[in-house]
Amino acid sequence: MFKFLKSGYEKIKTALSKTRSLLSQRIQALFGKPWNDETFDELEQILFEADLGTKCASSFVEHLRSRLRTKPTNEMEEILKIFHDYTLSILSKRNPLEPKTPSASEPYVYLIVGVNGSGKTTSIAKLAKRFQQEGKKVLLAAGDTFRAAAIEQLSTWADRLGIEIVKSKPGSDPSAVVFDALTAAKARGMEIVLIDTAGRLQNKADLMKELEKVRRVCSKVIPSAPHETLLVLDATTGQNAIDQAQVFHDSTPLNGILLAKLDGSAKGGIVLSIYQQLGIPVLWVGTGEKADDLEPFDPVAYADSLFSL
Ligand SMILES: Nc1nc2c(ncn2[C@@H]2O[C@H](COP(=O)(O)OP(=O)(O)O)[C@@H](O)[C@H]2O)c(=O)[nH]1
Ligand SMILES: [Mg+2]
Repeated sequence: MFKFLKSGYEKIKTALSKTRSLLSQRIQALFGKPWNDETFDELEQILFEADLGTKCASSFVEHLRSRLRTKPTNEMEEILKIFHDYTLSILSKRNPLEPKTPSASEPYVYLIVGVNGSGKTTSIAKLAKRFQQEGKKVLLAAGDTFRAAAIEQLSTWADRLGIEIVKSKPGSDPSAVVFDALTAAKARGMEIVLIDTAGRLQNKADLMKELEKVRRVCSKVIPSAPHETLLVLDATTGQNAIDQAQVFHDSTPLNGILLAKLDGSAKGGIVLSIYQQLGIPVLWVGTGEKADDLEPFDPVAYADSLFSL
């Protein structure tokens, strides 16, 4: 167990290494200078570039200013500790929408949403593998019927992982696939269903209508479903991810965020921005393209990665 936890911690740290080197090198360069308006401005700019967002970056600087007023220091370690603790305090302020509980013997249904290319299908495969390793019976629903490639991609993962999938022809009604998948899951005694969806944000109204219909069909088959709706965001898109999240958040109840592609990003500060601007918890992070590259989000690993010597 300990080994497993440690490897998750290390994977999050490795995924954040680009963000960390950007932050720590540039923050280090500020030392030796006196703390004045100019250095505080520079610091705010550095945090902003790591994608903490304007509001969050300035709240970090404000916090540091007030701490230095009461207890002046120019020790790098102490300053990083102040940021580290402030990070944890932001990450503890979450306003989660608790998942619903299925009644006994009914499968637990995840609805996975997000724009095209954010990492939905890959993340579904990763979640499926994890649940499968926990000994659960998992079924995938190929609800992105818009693109033939999306159905094939999920099928390939299902074959590779030896996991059941319910799919239909490209262009078919996603709600029909979801209806069939949930019905099959109930009949076959499945414990987890993961629903893939299309994500054409250029047509916002249609997308939200489609998601609404999928939700309705879920609850027709299993009244408490979907139990959990996860929004997949691409960490490399930075502040744009916040705008996307807002669009989904406004029309679909979201239980949490799965932040994919943290490994490719120097913008890992986006996590803080998500908490401060949206209050939606980040529950999972993607740390690579392989099926094992998914970790439950760990605030301590995150704070250690960004702000420690
Ligand atoms: N490096 C990296 N790539 C990822 C991650 N998650 C997904 N991808 C890649 O992002 C691309 C789009 O993913 P996909 O699952 O097809 O996105 P979808 O359109 O939302 O279903 C693919 O090339 C994936 O391999 C991740 O955590 N890290
Ligand atoms: Mg997809």
